[in-house]
Amino acid sequence: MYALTSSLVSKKIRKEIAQKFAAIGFAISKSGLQKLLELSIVGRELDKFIDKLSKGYFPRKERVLYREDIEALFNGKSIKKELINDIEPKIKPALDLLKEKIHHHEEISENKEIVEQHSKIEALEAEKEEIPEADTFEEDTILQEALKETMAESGIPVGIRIKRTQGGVAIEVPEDPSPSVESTGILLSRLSSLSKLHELVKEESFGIENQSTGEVELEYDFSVKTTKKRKPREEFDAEYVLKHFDPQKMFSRGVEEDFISLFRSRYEKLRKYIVDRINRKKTLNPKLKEVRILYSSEVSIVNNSIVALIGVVNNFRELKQKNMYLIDMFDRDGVILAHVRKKRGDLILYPGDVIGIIGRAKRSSGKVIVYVESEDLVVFPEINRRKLPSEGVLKDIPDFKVAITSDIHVGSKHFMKDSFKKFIEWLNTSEEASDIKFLIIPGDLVDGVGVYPNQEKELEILDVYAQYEELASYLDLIDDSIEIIITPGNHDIVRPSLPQPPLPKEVLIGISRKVVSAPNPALIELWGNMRILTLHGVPLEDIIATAPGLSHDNPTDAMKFLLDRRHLAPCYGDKTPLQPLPEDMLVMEDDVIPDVFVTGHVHRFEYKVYKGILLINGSTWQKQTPYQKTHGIHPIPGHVGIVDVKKYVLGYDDYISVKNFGE
Ligand code: D5M
Ligand code: FE
Ligand code: ZN
Repeated sequence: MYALTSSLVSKKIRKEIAQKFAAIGFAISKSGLQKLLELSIVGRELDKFIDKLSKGYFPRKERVLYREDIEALFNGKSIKKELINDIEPKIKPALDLLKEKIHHHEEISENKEIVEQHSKIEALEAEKEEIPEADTFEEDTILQEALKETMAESGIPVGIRIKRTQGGVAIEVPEDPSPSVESTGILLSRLSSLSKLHELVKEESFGIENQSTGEVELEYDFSVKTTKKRKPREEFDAEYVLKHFDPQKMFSRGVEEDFISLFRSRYEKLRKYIVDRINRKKTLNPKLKEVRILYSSEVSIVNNSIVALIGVVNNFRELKQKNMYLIDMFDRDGVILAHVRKKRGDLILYPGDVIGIIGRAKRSSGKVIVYVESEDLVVFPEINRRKLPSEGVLKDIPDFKVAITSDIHVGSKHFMKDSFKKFIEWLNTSEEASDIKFLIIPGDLVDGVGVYPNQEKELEILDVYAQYEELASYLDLIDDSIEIIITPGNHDIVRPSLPQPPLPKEVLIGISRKVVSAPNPALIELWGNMRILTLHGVPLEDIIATAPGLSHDNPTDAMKFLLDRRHLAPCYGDKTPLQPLPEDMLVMEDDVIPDVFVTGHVHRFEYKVYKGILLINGSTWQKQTPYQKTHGIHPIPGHVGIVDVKKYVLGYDDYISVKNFGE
C-alpha cells in the first residue's frame, strides 16, 4: 500500500486538480493540495468539495487555498480571515507583539527591531497578494509567458521574479521564501525543464540569485542546447520492437500459488535445455553413453545404476570436512538428495535453480539418493556458443551505431552534471557520433528517494518528481534523431521486484522529446534482426556477493553466470525481489538470447565477448559514493560504449569503442 502524498501524485493529476479550482476562481497551494490528498478528497469527493466551495463565502481577498482552509472546509468550520499560521514561525511572535502594539496605538518606530519585523511582515503579506502578472518581469514577452506558464502549472507562488542579468537570466527568490516555496531546487528544475526558457536562455547561464547577497547559488548552464545541430550521415527511420517482456503480464496478486507456478514454469522452460546438455555430454563422454534421463519415481527400476535426473534446488550446502556438497532438490515426482564430490570447489547453487545431475542413484526410505562424482556432472542449462554475426546471423541491417551507458542518478549530490553535459554535447556535435541511432540506458535514471537509510544526506534534489523533471531537462537536449531507450532500475520509482514494469508516463511527462520507456528486463529487436537484451542488474550484485571468484570489478563474469543458467535472476531474496507470476519471464529461452547483453547497476564499465554474445556492463554518471568507498567498490563513471553494428556484422574486431567523459 502506498500513502497518497503529493510527491507520489503525478504532475498531470496535480495540474488537473489545480485546473478544477481555477475554474471557480481559486488557486491551490502545494500544502493545500497535500492536505486534499491526505484527506482523500479526490474523484467525486473533489467535485463535491469544489461545488461546496463555489457556493460558499470566502473571507479573503486573495483566493488561495492553504492546508488550513482545506481542513476547515472539510470539517465544516469557517475559514480564517487571516492566515497567521502561514507566516514563518520565527516571525509569528513578533507579529503578535506588533498587533498588540498597534492595537494600543503605541509609537512603534522607537523600537528598531519591531520596525524591522514589521517591514518583513509587510513584505511577506505583499508577496501573498501579488499575483504573477506580466508586469513583475522585464519587457521580454517570451520570458514572461514562459514563467507564467510554469507558475500556473506547478502552483509556484508569488514573490518570485525572473530577470535578465549580465550574460544570463536569474530567478530571484525572496530571502524568506513564502511557506509554499518548499525548495528552490524544485522550482529551478521546473523552470529549467521548460523548453521555452531553454530557447530563450541559449548560451546564457541560468541560476538562482539570492536577493540579499546577489550571489547566484546554483548555476545551470544550458549552453549545450545551442549545439543541437547534429547531421546524421544517413537519414533513415529507426526500426525497433520491444519483445518478450510484456508489461501487461507483469502483475499478479502475489499469493502462494503464484510462487508455485513461477517455479513450475521455470522448471518446465529449463528442463528441455538441460536434456540437451545431458545428451551433449553423453556424446562427448563414452562412459555416459548408456545414461538415461529419468524422473525420481523411475529410479527404483534401475536401482544403483548411473542415471540423470533434473530438478529444482531446494537447499544447497557445502560439507567442508567431508569435501562434498549436499543438494536437496525435487522433481515432478519427489525428493532427490545429491552428494557431490568436491573437485574444483567452485559450485554454487541457489534455491530455485534448475539443474541436472548425473550419478549413481538408489532409493532409500522413499527418497532418491544420488552420488555425483564431481562438479562436472552437475548440469546447467547453459547456452550454446552462437554463430558470430560475421558468420551470417545478422542480415539486412543498415549502417548505424548504438550508444550504451547506464545509471545516471540525477538528483544525487554525486551526479556528474558536467560530464553528462559533455557527453550530450559530443552526441549532438561530433562526427564520430553522427551514426548513433540509439542510446540505451538500463536503469537508475534518478537517485530516487528512500532507496536506502539516510539517503537524503546524499541528495541534491529531495523530491523524486523533481528528479525526473531534471532528468527530462537533460534528455531534451539530446538530438531528436537519436532514439533513447530507458528502463527502470532499483533507484527508480517503479516496484523493485523483477520484472519491473516500464517507468510510468507521469514521471516522463516533463520530457518533450520522444523516449522509449521499456521494462526491466527488456528485449529490443532492431530491424527485425539484431537483439539487445537489457537488465538493470541487481541480481549481479547478489551473485557477486555469494559466488566464488566473482567481484564488483568484473561484472561481465557475473553476466556469464546468468547466461550459463539461462536466468536473469537465479539468486533471489537478498537484494533481488521477484514478482510471483504464473510464468517465469526471466528464463532466457532461445528467443531471448541476444546479440548484445547490456547491464548496469555495478557502475563499472566493462565489455567482453562470451559464446558469441557481446556483454557490456554500462558505466554510471555518479561519482563514488561514501557507501561504495567504505565497501571498496570503485566505479568507472562517465563512460559510454559505442557499438558499430556494421562492423559487428562484418566481423571487424574494433566494432566496439569506448568514450570517457569522466572528470
Ligand atoms: O548500486 C551501485 C553499486 O553500489 C552496486 O555495485 C551496489 C553497490 N551498493 C550501493 N549501495 C549499496 C548498499 N546499500 N548495499 C550494497 N551494495 C550497495 P546502486 O543501485 O546504484 O545503488
Ligand atoms: Fe546505480
Ligand atoms: Zn542500481
